[in-house]
Amino acid sequence: KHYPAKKLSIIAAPFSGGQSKLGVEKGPTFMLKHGLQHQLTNLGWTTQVQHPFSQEDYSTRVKSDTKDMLAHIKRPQLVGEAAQLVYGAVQEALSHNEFPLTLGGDHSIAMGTVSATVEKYPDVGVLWIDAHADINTLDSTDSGNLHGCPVSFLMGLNKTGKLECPPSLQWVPANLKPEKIVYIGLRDIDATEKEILKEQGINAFSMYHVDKFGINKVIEMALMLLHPETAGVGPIMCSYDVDALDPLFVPATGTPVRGGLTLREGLFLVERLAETGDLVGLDIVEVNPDLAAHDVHVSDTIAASCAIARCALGETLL
Ligand code: B3U
Ligand code: MN
Ligand code: MN
Repeated sequence: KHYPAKKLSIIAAPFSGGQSKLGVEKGPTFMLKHGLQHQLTNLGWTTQVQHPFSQEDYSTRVKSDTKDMLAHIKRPQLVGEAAQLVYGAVQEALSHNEFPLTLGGDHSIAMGTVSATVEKYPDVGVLWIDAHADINTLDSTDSGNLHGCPVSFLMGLNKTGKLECPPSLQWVPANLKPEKIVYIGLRDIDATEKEILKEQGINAFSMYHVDKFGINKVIEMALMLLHPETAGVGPIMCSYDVDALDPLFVPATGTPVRGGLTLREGLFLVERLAETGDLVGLDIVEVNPDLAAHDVHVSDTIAASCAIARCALGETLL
């Protein structure tokens, strides 16, 4: 319904500064080398690849810039800059009525993808598929890794804390309302994050709920919660951290947590979104080919990540 012209903008976001393991910046290259663009063309999409970082070498800067700290927060300058470039790329795609498919990189780039999508579709519902809640604030994060914090920035939770929001992240429009995000797949949440989720009244389906209700029911409930006035119908954006899937299927990722979604559950989820015709944007993040113990780990992870994109864009619809 939203993309009758089936135009796709694949946005390569090779960025690793939101966490501490190098290699996650290789995600886009590996997915594209696997043939993702061609696969999506075969589904009837007109595709082009955007490189918002073409003027910047973030992998070198991530390694060399050791002074980029705010208290224990790591690389706020780099994360802010990179996410802002991604924000611009998604705005650009949406302004041309192209579907933005953003390939990470770590999950900090979703500060850009989600805020640009909410700007274009103010009533969009965000499905955050992840083992983690990524809602730590500058004050609550233990690790100081900003890929554990994008949701707090999207919701404006760092405007009132003890640590002041660094200038590099002040562009984030903070336009995401707590009732417009639902999580699926959670199983590794910090105690401070649980408090924030409760305080904000955010709806979350953990792996417990997936086991209890089944993935189909969980998605139906999530869609209803995101669009209560229209019986679950309305624009949806999906920010998909591949660590939501069990490490059996996606071993090459920075913070694997056992007991995750099966490959079929994870694909069904996006197939169901494709079926609604209301999916308006997708991120696939946290693919880290360097963290594989052997080649099969790499090919399993890349194959699963590309399958997420294809299923979300209609491959298995008849
Ligand atoms: N909540 C922890 C761990 C974490 C969050 N996201 C990932 N790991 N991938 C943190 O660092 O904020
Ligand atoms: Mn995660
Ligand atoms: Mn994440």
